[in-house]
Amino acid sequence: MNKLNVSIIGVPMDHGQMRRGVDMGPSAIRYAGVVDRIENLGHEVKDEGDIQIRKADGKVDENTNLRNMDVITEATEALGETVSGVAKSGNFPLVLGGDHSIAIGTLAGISEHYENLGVIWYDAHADMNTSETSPSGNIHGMPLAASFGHGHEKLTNIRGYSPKVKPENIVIIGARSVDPGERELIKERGIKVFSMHEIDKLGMDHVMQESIRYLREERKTDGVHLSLDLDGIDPMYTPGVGTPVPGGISYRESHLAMEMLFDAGLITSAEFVEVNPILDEKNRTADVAVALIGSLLGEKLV
Ligand code: EXY
Ligand code: MN
Ligand code: MN
Ligand code: MN
Repeated sequence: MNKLNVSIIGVPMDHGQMRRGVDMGPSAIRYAGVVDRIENLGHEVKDEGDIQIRKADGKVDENTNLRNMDVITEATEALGETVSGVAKSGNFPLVLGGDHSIAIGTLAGISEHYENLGVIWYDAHADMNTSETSPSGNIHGMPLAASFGHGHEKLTNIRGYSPKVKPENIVIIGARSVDPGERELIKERGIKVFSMHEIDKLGMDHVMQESIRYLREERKTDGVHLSLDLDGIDPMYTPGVGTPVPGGISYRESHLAMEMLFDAGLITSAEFVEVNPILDEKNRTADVAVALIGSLLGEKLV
């Protein structure tokens, strides 16, 4: 197995949505033993610490319909710079959230190192709203759209370039709560989606084989970022998330997905987001995050 140098970056961000506590996600995941788990697989781990996040007033700007826009653009700029430095050094960036708005910064830092980046978005939601379509003004519902260049310029242009990823290089897995504007955008931009319907019907083995084939052979990506929102998994396994949606991906299906990604050697960076220890039961959601990180980085049952 290839030994990786994994750089952990914590992002204690909770301004992309309205429930406090998700800023403690990075601590909860560290407490659940992420460093040991990765080191036990023979990889090197460097904990780069946390990105500084300012306080925010929680208001939706009446001109932009974006909540906490300035604080989030500032934080995602800072995250992008750190992630870019990690990627440049050849280390594997592993970002721990924090709410999903941080993906705007992660992708800003990653994509400049790839010509044709692919993204796997493992989530109950499509995260493809804009200031026009968002029902909430919450930026954690917008990072995927922003990353393919759709939405408010302040969000699409982090690190001074756009887009970070082509829509046709995106695969969404686990979707089951999609807003009307997002549904239109999925069709219009030709984004590949394996919703819960396809996972139920085809099985996770097929879904992952097809996702890997699509990104590698059809799209010819030169790197693939995994953005894993813990709410993609069924809330019976991951209760500590701010926007739980029933009928999700199972614990074992999620492990299978991570194991198949490891075996394919496809993933070049990852983030695990939306762990909210205040809403959790005995840190179960952080434990699942750590277990999935283990499978993604090569842990085997036997
Ligand atoms: N679609 C809803 C919104 O835009 O407000 C809910 C978004 C939840 C996003 C979570 C993190 O994946
Ligand atoms: Mn999300
Ligand atoms: Mn690029
Ligand atoms: Mn979600």
